[in-house]
Amino acid sequence: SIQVKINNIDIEVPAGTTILKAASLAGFKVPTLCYHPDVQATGACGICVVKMENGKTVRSCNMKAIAGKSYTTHDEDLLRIRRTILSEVLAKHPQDCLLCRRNGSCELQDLAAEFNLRTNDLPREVPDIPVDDSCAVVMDMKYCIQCMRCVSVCSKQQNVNALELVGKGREARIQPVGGGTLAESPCVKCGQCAAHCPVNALKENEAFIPLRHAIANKELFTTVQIAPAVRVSLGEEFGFKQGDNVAGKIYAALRRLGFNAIFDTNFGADMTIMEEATEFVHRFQNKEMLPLITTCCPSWVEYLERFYDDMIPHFSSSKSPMMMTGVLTKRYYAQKNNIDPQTIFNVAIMPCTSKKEEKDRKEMAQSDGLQDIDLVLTTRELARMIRQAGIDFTNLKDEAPDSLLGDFSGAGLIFGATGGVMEAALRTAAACTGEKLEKLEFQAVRGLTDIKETTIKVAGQDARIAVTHGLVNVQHVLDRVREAKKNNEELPWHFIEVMACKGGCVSGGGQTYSKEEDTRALRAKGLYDTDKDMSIRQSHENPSVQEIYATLLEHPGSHKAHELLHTHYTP
Ligand code: HC0
Ligand code: SF4
Repeated sequence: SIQVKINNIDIEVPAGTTILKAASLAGFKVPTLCYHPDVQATGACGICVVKMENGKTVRSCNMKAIAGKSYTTHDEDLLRIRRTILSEVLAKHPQDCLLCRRNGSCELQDLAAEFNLRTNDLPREVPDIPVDDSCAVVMDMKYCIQCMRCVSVCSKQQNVNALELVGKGREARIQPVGGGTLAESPCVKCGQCAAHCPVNALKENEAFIPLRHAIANKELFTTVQIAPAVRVSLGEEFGFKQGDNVAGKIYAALRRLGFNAIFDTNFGADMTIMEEATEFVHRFQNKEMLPLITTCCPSWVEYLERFYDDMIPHFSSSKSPMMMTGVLTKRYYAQKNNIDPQTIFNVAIMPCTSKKEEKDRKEMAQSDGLQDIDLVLTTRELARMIRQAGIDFTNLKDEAPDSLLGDFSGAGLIFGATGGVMEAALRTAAACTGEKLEKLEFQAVRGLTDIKETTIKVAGQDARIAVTHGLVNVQHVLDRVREAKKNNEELPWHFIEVMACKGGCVSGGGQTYSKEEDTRALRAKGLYDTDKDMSIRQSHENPSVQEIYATLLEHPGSHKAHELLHTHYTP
């Protein structure tokens, strides 16, 4: 470690620490705009300048602190420089803050307030760029401040490269690669660009106004499910700590919003495990089309279709938990409760933008035209809706979801973190072939390592498992599989879980904005901690799952189960 001085405070920091981080450790928050802990600091905006002893200024986000040196983070000169930079950005930015969706969560607005910027003499020149709402992620680039976070995350974390910076100087702007719409680009709608956008330039295609109308329509019976990861993020919008599981309050809030029945995607996750674990055991024992690859993440599905289409036959045919909960709402719950499925308006609250597209995929279409999921809201949209309805979320008493589609095991709950789908599947796959599990926890597939591996006994044989997240890591996994297949060698893995977003759904593109470094770990911990305390922690032990098989589906993998719960992906 090294010794540095920040505003005359002595502090010891690990060698290699940036000045920005050193300042934070010393108790000073240097303002930033383009910086985000998830992306490599470019120093593009210059707001984070600090002064060295000799009076020279440097950008603190990408400069390492030097041993024995002293830095000033706040004085009149620095304030003046920062205000000038900010004034230039604001001169090119729309000033409709009151009407802006990011009002209250905009990093630019926060800085203007922090610097007490009240007037701006610079000439206004807001670029005239039309809105692109061609897909689930909307681009409104007149708001763009060219921080480059979106371009960086799309390329370095997601390896999609759907966005590019074109033009120079005042002509510079970010656009979908090639200049068409985002829908025409290779974009997989993961929403990571939106989750990292500091302003109103990239965002989800908002859907809560049609939802309000549906709830107000008395002819409709409105049903809703919440995804695993939503419950450990929504609370942050209302002052709860990162990772606090606020599921009970969410159920209560959804009831107050006027939904007629409240379900949980975790239930569908248990159903997915029943089908997917059965599918895996079958393929593993028959050495058929291995490795099996999970398909519950629609951005991942789209990515593989686009970049590895030779692997499509390896896809699991089991639908995602959202779609399984959706289909069982209209084909099971409706029947059981004498409701005409045509009058059900079925909503899903997801941490994700691409779930807005999954519901409309041709693979999810029913032969009679009935749509299983009618509308998807992100976590952020739900927060807005709760505020708008005047619901005092913080003080709500916990409530329970409705049965049966609201009943779940701990295995269904942990889906929201990377490795969760695999751990849940292993808890059931092993049990289904009579293997005794000494422990339900599979630590090897938990956590934020890029590629996680483990081996487990299935029907007496070793099954090799891989889990990866953040699309940039996929190539290392799939290239090894391709290589082994080409050379007729033993496969490196038999079962692979992929989630498009780093950390899994807990940091999906529709989650609460965060610039904290440990957000992913804290939200995942929220899920694992709840699982640990649950009495039922394996999908096949969920009594509601058992009842649905007993009364409707017979057994996992049955003809009826295939009709409702499986699909087929084609190149
Ligand atoms: Fe996920 Fe899911 S775990 S994709 O991240 O599998 O979005 O939370 O709802 O469907 O359960 C998202 C989260 C889900 C689904 C589940 C899966
Ligand atoms: Fe890239 Fe994902 Fe944004 Fe599409 S949604 S532009 S793939 S980061």
